[in-house]
Amino acid sequence: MNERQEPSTGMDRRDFLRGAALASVPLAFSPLALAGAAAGGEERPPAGLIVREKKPENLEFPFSTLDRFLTPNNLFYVRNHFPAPELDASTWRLKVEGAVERPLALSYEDLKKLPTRAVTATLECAGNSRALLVPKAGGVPWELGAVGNAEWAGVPLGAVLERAGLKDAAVEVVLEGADKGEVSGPPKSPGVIPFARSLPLAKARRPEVLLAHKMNGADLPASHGFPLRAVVSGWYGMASVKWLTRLLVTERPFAGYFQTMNYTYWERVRGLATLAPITGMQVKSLVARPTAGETIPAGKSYRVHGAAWAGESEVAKVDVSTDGGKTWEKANLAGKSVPFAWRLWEHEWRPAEAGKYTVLSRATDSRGRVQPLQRDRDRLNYMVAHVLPVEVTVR
Ligand SMILES: Nc1nc2c(c(=O)[nH]1)N[C@H]1C(S)=C(S)[C@@H](COP(=O)(O)O)O[C@H]1N2
Ligand SMILES: [Mo]
Repeated sequence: MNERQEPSTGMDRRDFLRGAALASVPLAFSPLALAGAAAGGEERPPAGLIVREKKPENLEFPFSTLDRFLTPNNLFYVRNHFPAPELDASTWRLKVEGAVERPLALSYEDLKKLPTRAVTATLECAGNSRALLVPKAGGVPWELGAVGNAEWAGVPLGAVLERAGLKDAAVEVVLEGADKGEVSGPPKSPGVIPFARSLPLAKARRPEVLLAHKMNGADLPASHGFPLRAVVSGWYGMASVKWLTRLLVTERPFAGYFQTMNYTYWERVRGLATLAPITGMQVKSLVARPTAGETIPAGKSYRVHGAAWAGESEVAKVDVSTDGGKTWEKANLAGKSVPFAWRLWEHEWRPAEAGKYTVLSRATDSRGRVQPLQRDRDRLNYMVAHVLPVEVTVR
């Protein structure tokens, strides 16, 4: 069903290209890159990414520069809980054990020989956009750019599980990374723990769930999980475990730190709030331009644009308002819908009069989920998917 092509826009090509040119020219010399290089004089942060945390490295894509469907590897956000491990592909092994008939230890070469599948998927950190929450939420203060879209290629997780042979009692598979450390909390981790998350087998066996060794055609970069990572298409980023070393098939649901103490939300079940691990992505759109506080010339055409995604569903439409939500117009969607990938959108705006304006975008998916206008507190400091207003000045 996929998905190698970069959808071409069926809309005003010139506008898209003009946007691309504007966005890409200043990038190499952006104030952010310069400020980063000047700071302290130690290691330079990767040019073009915004440093949200130095140790461990947490880097954000400058979302206002969004100008293409596939996010280049060097601009893809990085979310690390622990120092990134450096793994040697020649000695590295992926162990498959637990409730399986045939435990495995696969080498990098073994994995690369297995049938490969490519999926273009958007990864968004469950904490993306939390810096915009009022009151302030804890965690890495991501603005808009803890999100990216890449073509991932590798072996479907289901194929590896099938090779190992699942026992009847199997219910989940825990994906374990090579990175470890102590979470200072609160709450504290039980000493040193690896980054690990489980998947129910129903999701683990789906064809869009990959053990990926390629990202946009290149070997997986070190910061994105070399030599092998999971890509759980449709789910928030925390499920896509990097630097995989072990798949542990379990006979009961795993209750590890990163799905109980962290990355959870309050689910309402018949009037009771019950803590549940975060899974699939909400429907969400973000405005790349204008940015908050931008000044826009009156009486001229302005290209409002951004991206929208809907996890395991598909974006059906994006509406744009330039008057704080009083009136809405349908945005143009670029190309065609690619399952699990974001959809770029744009809308032409001609503000006639000077003044303050509030720009909004609101996505609807094919299941009828609509991006909410208000924050849902049950989501704690995660899943920030409500409509985020962008205040601008027209002059
Ligand atoms: N081993 C490991 N895997 C991990 C993480 C991590 O810290 N360690 N972070 C997770 C989170 S929270 C996110 S959002 C994604 C980010 O993937 P990226 O850094 O390639 O963008 O990786 C996930 N996989
Ligand atoms: Mo994340």
